[in-house]
Amino acid sequence: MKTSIAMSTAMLCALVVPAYAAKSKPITVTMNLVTADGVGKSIGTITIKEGKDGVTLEPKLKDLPPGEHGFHVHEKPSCDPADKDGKKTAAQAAGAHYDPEGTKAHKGPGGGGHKGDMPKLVVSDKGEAKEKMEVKGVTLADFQGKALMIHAGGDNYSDAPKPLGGGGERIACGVSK
Ligand SMILES: [Cu+2]
Ligand SMILES: [Zn+2]
Repeated sequence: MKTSIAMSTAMLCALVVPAYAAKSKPITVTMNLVTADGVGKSIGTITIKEGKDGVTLEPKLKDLPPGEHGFHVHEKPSCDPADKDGKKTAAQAAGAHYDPEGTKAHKGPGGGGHKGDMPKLVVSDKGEAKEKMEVKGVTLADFQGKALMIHAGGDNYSDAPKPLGGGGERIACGVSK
């Protein structure tokens, strides 16, 4: 009897441990302020952890303007300025919202549009963002080789009345490797 319990425990471990170990390692992205002149100082990190049916984002950010900010995965791994309508623009090299299915629609997290649409980032009166965010329907692989972007304004997850939720300028960015 004892032997068989020991055996089944060993077999259970053999099944459970490799599955757990196969879980991808968290990614920590350093976020920096960005302007048309380039990448500025670091304001902290966002750690991305793989969950059961999505990911958890753990921001540890400071020195941001209080309030809600549009927050997305952009398609290219760069936070450099680039030309937009003939004008040098902050973090423009990161390109558009990550949209692997080519939906061309800004619909918010899990909305069936851009896969890079994340929950709004909430910044406290002290300028800090520390609230964990759960995002379903994405994996760690969706974040690799991309940029995380924080915008000056909020996000209504619609292309009306303004394109891309009206988040406006790109104020902070980090490359996710
Ligand atoms: Cu964005
Ligand atoms: Zn979008």
